[in-house]
This record gives sequence, structure tokens and C-alpha cells, in this order.
Amino acid sequence: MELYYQKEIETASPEQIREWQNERFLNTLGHVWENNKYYKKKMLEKGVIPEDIHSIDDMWKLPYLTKDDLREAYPYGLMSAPLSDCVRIQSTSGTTGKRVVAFYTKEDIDLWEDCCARAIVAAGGTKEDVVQVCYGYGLFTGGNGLHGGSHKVGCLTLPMSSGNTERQLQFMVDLESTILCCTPSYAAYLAESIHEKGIRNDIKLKAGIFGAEAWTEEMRKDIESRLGIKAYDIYGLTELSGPGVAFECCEQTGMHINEDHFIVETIDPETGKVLPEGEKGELVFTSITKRAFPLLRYRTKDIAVLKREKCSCGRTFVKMSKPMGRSDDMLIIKGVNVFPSQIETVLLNQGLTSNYQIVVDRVGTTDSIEINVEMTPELFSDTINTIEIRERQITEAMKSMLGIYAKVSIVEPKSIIRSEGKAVRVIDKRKLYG
Ligand code: DLL
Repeated sequence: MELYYQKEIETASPEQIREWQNERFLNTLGHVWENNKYYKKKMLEKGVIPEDIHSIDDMWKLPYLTKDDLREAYPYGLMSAPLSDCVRIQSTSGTTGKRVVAFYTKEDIDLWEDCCARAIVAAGGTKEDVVQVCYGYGLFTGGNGLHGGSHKVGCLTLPMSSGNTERQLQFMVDLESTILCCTPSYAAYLAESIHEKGIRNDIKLKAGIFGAEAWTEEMRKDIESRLGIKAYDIYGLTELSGPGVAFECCEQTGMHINEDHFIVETIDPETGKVLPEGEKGELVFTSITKRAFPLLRYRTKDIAVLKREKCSCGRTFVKMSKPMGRSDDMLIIKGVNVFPSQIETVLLNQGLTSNYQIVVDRVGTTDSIEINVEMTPELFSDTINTIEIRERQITEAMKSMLGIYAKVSIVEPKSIIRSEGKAVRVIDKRKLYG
């Protein structure tokens, strides 16, 4: 069995990795300075110019980028290559309705797919495998990323996209899929359906590559035992390319970060101070091989710990733990990123007030989201029928903002408990971070 997709890179010495990083970082910095007015302005505001940066040791001098910057620069402001060099965009939800848009040149896609191919090979994938990709295709990066990686490894690729469980199971059985790529919650749902249908013995799966949302070790064990597979974690975000920023190997003790493409730092989310490797903090990534949309010091808001130890798989890239939470209020529901601010925008646009509460739960393996919003004095005098019509209208508006169904209920005035401090907008009953 192949152990690595790019052995010389994945097992390179720490000195070699550092050399690559230094060279590529300085290159990317020059490229961004020359071509990206937005980041150049940020650097000048911080009083730093490329001449102040001699190696990655000086990286701390550079300003951070956040999702707010992406929003401010939307849609083209953070590009570092001409549009004519770009061949693709991918996108995900942003903080207040403006989506995050990431751009790729042909080469950017090629390197991104390499990262996904590494993940597939690390999960035991070879050209003999049948890879069933049930991450969403389209603007979401999950489907396209793993699809490209699967092609690179030479696997037979089933571009299923998400949903339509009947069809997923039929292909899984008929085409004898061996590797499943989807969110962990969908994997758990598929496992449940397989058992209900009594087709467990017809399934040939051996591995799963699951990510895009938080999942616990307990959930891993559960999926592994119900499907008879090894379940591997994969991490990434649209801003940095998509899945494959980091991936798990056979040791299953954290995800190797593709350090030839990304430099990782951990910082204190409150103060922004860089923390020593090994301390829990917010992950900050610098992409060092991208042309169209390289981000320098991008704050992910994901909290994790880095571990640089010898790994039995032979890979030398640093490992990140499973994300242990987020330093902002982003929720991931059914694999979709949802910000409370998006919900608030819809409610206010629909003439309601900010007296609302969001309740997130997981029933079985399926996430649910309910939004309770207090009625306004005008609505109070309306009939039940009119209120139901309003609820349906808001549900529709919510669906088009969030991309997922959220049950909206208009509740009695003053029924949502007022807080003396920060309003408790979100009640998340799921236990996602173990
Ligand atoms: O979720 C990319 C992806 C697709 C990763 C498929 C893995 C598999 P976004 O939609 O931009 O991109 O969401 C990124 O999702 O900042 C994390 O908070 C969360 N996330 C991604 N992977 C994991 C994971 C894709 N393995 C945001 N565990 C990130 C926990 C994850 N959270």
C-alpha cells in the first residue's frame, strides 16, 4: 500500500521544511506587497515594509487578517493576481451576510488538490479505490477539493454531492465504494440508514475522511464501529483553499498541517500575542504557495494545540489537535457556517426586533436550528393565521440567507429572558468539542 502521496515532501527534514517556508514566505510577501493594495495598506498602517522582514522569524511584525477584512475587501480587494489568471471561485458564508469569496489560479487548484490527495493516501487510498464524495459540490470547497484529490490519486471518483441518502447507499453498494468523504454527521446518518436497511454486509467501505465541522473521539469510535472503517479527520477552510490544510494519518492523533504550503502560528485570541508551540490558542495561517488569494497571518478563530513530535507514520509536518472550539460565535450546522449576525440581519429586515434566541440541537445525527423571536406590538393584534404566514415568510428569508432550513417561531412579547450582561443569543445543546 502507498504510504505517501508526495513522500519527499511529507517526510522532509525540519531543516528542509524551514528552508522551503522561508523562501516561499518571502516570495509570497513580495507578491502580495506588489499586487495587493489592501494588505499593503494594512502593512503601512502597522509601519512595516518588506525590507523589515528577513525571514519567517520576522513574521510577527506583519498585521493579521480576519474575516472582517475579507468582508471589507469583498469581492476583489484581497486578490493578488489579475482576474484573467483566475479560473475558479469557491465561497462560504461570511459574518453579516457578505460571503467569503476565494479565488484560484490553475496552479492554486493543482496544489490544493495535492493537499487533498495526501489526505486520501494517508487514509489508505490507492488507484484501486472507489471514493464516494458526498461533501457538497458547488461553492462549498468540500466536494471539489476531495474530488480533485481523488482524481490525482487515480481513484474511481463518485461525485455524489450531499443528500439523497437512498441514492448514496445504492451507489455505495453497487459500485463497492471503499472510501467515504463527507461530514462526520452525515457519515453517522449514513451508518444509521445502513443498519436500518440491513445492508451492513453489502458495504465495502474501509475508510472515511470526515471534516468541515467539529466531531468528538466518541463520534469517531461510533462511526468506525458501525461502518467497520477507520475514520480520519481532515481540516481546512475556504479562505485558505478548502479541505486539506491538515489531515490525519494512520496514528489518528491529530492532523498533519501541510507545512510546505502553510505556516501556522498559535496566538492568544484576546491579546493577539504569539504563543509558544504546544500552547492552546487560535490558529493563524499564512499561505505561502498561492498566487490568486494568498492570505498572510489569517486568523481562523479555531482554537487548537500544535504538537511537533516524531510520528509513527514518518511524516514530519507539525500536527494540530482537533479544533477545541472557536473564539468567535460562528456555528457550524449541518456542515454550514452560520453566524448569529446573519440571523439578526434577517429578523431586522423583516421588521422584527433583536429579542431573539437561537437554539441548536442534534437529534440523533441531525442538527436542528430553531429561532424564537418575540412578536412586535403590531403583530400582537394579528390573528394566528397572519402570524403563521409571517413565520413562513421569515423562514423563507432565513433559508435564502443561511442556505439551510431553520424553524422560526414568533413568540409572545417578553418571553425571551432578558440578560443583565451579554444577551444569550445562542443555546447550543450539542456537545461538539468533547
Ligand atoms: O469546512 C472546508 C472543509 C471541507 C474542511 C471538507 C474539511 C472537509 P469552511 O466552510 O470555510 O471550509 O469552514 C471552515 O470549518 O474554520 C473550522 O471551524 C471548521 N472545520 C473545518 N474542518 C474541521 C474539522 C470547510 N476537521 C471552518 N474539525 C473552520 C472541526 C472543522 N472543525
